[in-house]
Amino acid sequence: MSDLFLGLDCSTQSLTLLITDFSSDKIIYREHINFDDELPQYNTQNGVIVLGDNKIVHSNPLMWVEALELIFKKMQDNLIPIDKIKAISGSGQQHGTVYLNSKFERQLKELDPSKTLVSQLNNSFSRLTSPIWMDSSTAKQCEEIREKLGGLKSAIELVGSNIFERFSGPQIRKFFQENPEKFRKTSIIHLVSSFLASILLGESAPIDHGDGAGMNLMNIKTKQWDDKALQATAPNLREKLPLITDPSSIIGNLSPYFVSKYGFNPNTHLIVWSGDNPNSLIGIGLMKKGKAAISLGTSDTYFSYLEDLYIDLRGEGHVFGAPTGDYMSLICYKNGSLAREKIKNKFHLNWEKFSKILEKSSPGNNGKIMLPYFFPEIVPQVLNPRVYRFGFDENDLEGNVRGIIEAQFLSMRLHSIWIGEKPIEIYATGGASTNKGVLQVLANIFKTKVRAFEFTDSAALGAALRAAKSYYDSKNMIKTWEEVVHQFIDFHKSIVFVPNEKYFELYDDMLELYENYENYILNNGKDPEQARIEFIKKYF
Ligand code: XUL
Repeated sequence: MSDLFLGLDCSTQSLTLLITDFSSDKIIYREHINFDDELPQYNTQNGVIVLGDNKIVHSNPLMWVEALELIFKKMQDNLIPIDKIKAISGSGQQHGTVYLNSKFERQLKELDPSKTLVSQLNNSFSRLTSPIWMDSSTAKQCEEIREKLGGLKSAIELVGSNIFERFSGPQIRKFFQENPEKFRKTSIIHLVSSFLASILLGESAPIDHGDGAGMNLMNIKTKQWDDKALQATAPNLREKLPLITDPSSIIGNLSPYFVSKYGFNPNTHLIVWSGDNPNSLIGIGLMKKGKAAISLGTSDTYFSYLEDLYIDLRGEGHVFGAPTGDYMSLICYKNGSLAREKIKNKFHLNWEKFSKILEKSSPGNNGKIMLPYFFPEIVPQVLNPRVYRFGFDENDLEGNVRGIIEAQFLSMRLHSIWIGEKPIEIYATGGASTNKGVLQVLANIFKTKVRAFEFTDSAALGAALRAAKSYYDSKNMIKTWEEVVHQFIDFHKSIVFVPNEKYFELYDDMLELYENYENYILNNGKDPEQARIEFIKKYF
């Protein structure tokens, strides 16, 4: 008898489906739909539509719906035993909002399996496209909400994050201000996660504590919608929001549309969906104090499991509810792989050569310091991008290769100090996590063991594992999170990078220097040139 659990992940560029089999401890099926390639009619580039001055970034929610149907069809064509799937959960890119009118709920109840979802749902939207996490057009609304909540500190204490451009609350406020009539006609506002969960459920699905925390509307302590935050955002907002619930909730059974069309079992349980970062926490296996992960992707993220609630009063990092019922921290950088690529391409390197140069160059970069803001940065906030180099220029090959990597990890160490629980081990995932030179620098700068995994699809895997955990708990076949996760994550196959004690003091000093340079450039601080010269004298 197979025990199959299905996880979906609707990310910025693609939809992923993954099935785990708990009777053989194997992932038995994976499928991806790339939006640009397989749904070209939505005219996306990397899954998004960029409007106006590059600050407005949207996607069409019908594209996600069509991808869902396409991926189920592929699963059916591949003769997967769909009727053996016991439970489903999912993951969505965080923060993006979907605006629906009063037809939505009615349509969901009347779905006809002989027709497509898109043809039946295309009249259900009060706003045709959805602003997503890459949108940075709401600076004005952020300012207004922050002020209404009593300023930076009280806003962060209330919702667990600064009021951010990409978060849902400021996006909702902007829609209310610019399109009051369409806002009035909006019956319900979903996140990407709860929108897709609603389609599977056949009625509006709740939002979980993980994704809810990315809206600037949830009280981080009570984990409920907060009246003050709702009022600061838009009128009558509570009645337009779904319920908010625990990340382990079983929200019902799969809608008859999918049972009849694809052959699912009518008793297939649906577990509330969550955001991609909370799901990845499980898909990577971070359920213990002292475990953090760095995902080196389009944007770089640093996230960790938290046993207790910590908040960043500087307003750079976020706290979300974790699927375990605890908390997680997240710091998101825009200058990730695209910034590394700028240097790689300038010197016509491939990643192998890049890594070799990094390994050959000296830790501390002979005192050369870079502030790598190739693009506007979230942490620290930099709205007008510019790259700063101290002690070298843009033609210095080794200086630039080491400069960008040391800058990225010094910045991560510096801006994660607010998290009270220090990492004792860091898991590295994402594209650049196969680059040995990069990971050794990471271990040395953080003075921590780094473990690199061949993780792919951690958000979809996390969703499938969450589905399994809730299902077994509901049947009184209780499994711990460790039991659920360790069956599917191969710790033996990971490569470990041990920090080199020889560089501990050097990087402590360099961290201070780096912080002084950030202050010098971003906060009109004192020029740290003299300290840089002393650093060179001490180490080189
Ligand atoms: C997190 C964030 C992104 C999105 C897209 O705050 O904005 O990681 O979740 O993946």
